[in-house]
Amino acid sequence: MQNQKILVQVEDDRTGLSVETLKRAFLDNLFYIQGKFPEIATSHDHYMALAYTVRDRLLQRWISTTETYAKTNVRTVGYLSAEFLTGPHLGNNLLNLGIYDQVQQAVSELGLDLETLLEEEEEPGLGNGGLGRLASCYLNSLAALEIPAIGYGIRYEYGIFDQEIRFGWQVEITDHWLRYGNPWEIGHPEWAVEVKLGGFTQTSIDKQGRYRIKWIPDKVIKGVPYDTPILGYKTNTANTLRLWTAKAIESFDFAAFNSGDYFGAVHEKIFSENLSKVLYPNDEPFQGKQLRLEQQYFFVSCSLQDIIRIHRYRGDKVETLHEKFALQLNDTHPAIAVPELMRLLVDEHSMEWEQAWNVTQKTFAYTNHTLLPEALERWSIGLFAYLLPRHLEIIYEINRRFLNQVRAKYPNDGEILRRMSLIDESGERYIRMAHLACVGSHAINGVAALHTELLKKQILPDFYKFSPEKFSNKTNGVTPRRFIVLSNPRLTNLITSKIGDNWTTHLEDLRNLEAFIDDPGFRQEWCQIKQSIKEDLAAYIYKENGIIVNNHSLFDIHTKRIHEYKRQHLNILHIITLYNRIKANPDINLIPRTFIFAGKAAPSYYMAKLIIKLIHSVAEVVNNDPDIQGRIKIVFLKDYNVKLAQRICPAADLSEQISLAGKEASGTGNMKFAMNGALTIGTLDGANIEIREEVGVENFFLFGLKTEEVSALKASGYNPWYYYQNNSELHLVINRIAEGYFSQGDCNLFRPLLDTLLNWDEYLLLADYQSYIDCQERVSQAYRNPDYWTRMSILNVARIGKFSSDRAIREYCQDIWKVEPVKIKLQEYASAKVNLNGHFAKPHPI
Ligand code: F58
Repeated sequence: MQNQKILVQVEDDRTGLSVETLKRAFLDNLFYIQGKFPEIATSHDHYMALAYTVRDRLLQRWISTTETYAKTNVRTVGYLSAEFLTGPHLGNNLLNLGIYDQVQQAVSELGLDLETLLEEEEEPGLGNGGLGRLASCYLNSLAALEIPAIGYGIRYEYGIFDQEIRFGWQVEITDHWLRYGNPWEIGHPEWAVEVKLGGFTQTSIDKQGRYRIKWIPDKVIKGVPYDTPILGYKTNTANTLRLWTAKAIESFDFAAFNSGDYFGAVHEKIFSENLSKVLYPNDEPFQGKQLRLEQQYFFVSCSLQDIIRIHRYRGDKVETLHEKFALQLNDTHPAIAVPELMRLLVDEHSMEWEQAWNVTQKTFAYTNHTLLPEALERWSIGLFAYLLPRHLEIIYEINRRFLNQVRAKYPNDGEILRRMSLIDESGERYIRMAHLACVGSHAINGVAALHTELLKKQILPDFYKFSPEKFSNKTNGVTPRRFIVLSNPRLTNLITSKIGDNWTTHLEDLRNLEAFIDDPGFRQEWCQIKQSIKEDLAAYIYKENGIIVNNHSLFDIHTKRIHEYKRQHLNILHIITLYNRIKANPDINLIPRTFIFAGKAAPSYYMAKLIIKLIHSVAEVVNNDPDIQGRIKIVFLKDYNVKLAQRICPAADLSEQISLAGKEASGTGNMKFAMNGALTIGTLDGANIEIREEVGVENFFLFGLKTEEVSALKASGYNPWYYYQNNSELHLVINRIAEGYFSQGDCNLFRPLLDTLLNWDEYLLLADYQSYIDCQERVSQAYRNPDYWTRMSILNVARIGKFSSDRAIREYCQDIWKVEPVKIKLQEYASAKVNLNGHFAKPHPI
């Protein structure tokens, strides 16, 4: 007995997954990290303790991934994006680690509720809308597909503003998302890099007799990386999202310091930290603000320096950078990367121009996300010369060589040179960033089939003719993990109970649901789930807005950034039409509808803000009119973000995707709604076209002019007055707004909006009005037949597989990036085995 040892297997507190260990780890974190005892711990402390518990459990995967990449010297994707709209991390990490249920149990045994803790997370709003969210869906899929990838961007201290509504108007509140700390990131000040700005260039001849150019900046800023792990679903891969924060360099010898202007020097120091303070909250139209260019250059320069450092750490030479890195430019915001890489290679690594250009072109690829000409970035030469004098020289040289090639292909065609030049010389001189991105990349893509066609025909036709082989389409996709599994667990369980769970990584498997379409039990469950989710949303609406909505009404949902081209006001014209019909005939038999809007307007976009006010003003009258008897309710949910999208999308019966044809590059909300069983009412625009093709034309409510018809109508001299005068219902709708019916008699309030519609109507609302109204009538008829509607809803989900971001990422990997998956073997971490000798202070591996 005495000689017998008792071996007790104790789970490690930082990696163990049993409910008991999770509870212990949670309590320890509450104590040791938050410094709280249970009596004084807030809900937020509980969230933080849980977040750290989860983070510990993912570090092993993260570190194993980083080590594997470094040791095996893999080809890696660098996704350069000024925006990443990640959404909350906790739920996603629980799901991807496969520990959702254990954690739920552990938390509930401690007397807490996981839902409440998930709600505590303040989401990082580091993006405006679709473009930023797409970047995050793509990181999710890259990790799920085990592709080595790094996301590079900016760690804005203030993300997209929080939206409040006061008296029906949008009010912007600063989003101080880092206020209580961010448990998901690890900062690495020891890996900071320096970025120059301003100043001038100097030429000299070096010892080898070569002509050299030196950039003497007048400001140097430090970029500090903050890393967030991006876990793959059901894989060991944990990639990195590396976001840069601007810091003043510690030692500086400004003249001001010597001259005794201590205050001035410190002020200057603080000033440079402003660079990553705030995300620009504008969506489409471009604004040429100096700080924005500084942000773009800052994150691009930090990222490229980092990439070169990683490459060299792995024992590779800069000459082979393109063999190991595929860098994607997410729109033109990072397009300054083209001259920056040239500068790094030529000026800092003494490479010859031709070789550097070859590396650069083979490294970059460019995705365009817009069809609006006013959204294309153009920076004034003056600003460029002032901030980035060396880059301006490099751009001139790129342009000179490029135009020589154009001239060789099209001799004696001055016009084409003028059109294709990187410099717009039609008035004040500007740099055309889209042209720079095209010339500096080996691949160019649009984000939906129609968009890519229009890109080739309208936006960049000369570039398409010049190098057609560079162009391809990559239709957007969204991650089903966040937008179905996480946000719609009830639907997920039903689907999985029928077809197994392979669909979560192979979304095309949803097709197997079609086999159950004639099963009445299945259809009934489908309906009940939608109904219960609608009830949850109704409860949220009541809590947030104090509005009681009819759970059994048709939930007609329109959520996205507010923009005239997206035509939220066309939806309002429809609502007022229905309202007028009830007023004229109170006994009319109408399908009850709840119209739900959400979305932010750019703070300086007056017309978009007026649309928000119009929605509220119409809601005020319609929601409170006793004649309506609750048949119409209008709700505007404030502060649309990823969290709210996850709440709203599963509850939709009808998804409004009603942009003017030829204006929405793709849209991704359209995919998120359809994946959750909503039917779409939409135009032939962006990815709507492909969604309709996939789900079947009979399961999609189509209306409106086609792109060619839009062009033809505009060319023939569009006259909105004609529609106003010849359509009695439209006439009444407009008159009611104009007469102040919805604005307590104030006839001026909405005049700017109506004047625009009646005199100009760039987005053809009046031309599409009747077609939209008729289509809405077809929607109502279909909704009268629940069985028919449910079949269509099921078919939308069953046939939505194409719109997984996994499919999109596979296409990027095969056609553009040429990267392969890398399996990660988990390396065990046992502190007892670690020997630090000789391992300090090596440069970082990633
Ligand atoms: C969006 N663009 C497109 N831009 O409008 C949408 O059709 C598409 O689905 C999506 O990209 C993804 O491809 C978009 O969201 C922005 O938010 C920019 C942010 C920076 C300033 C300029 C607009």
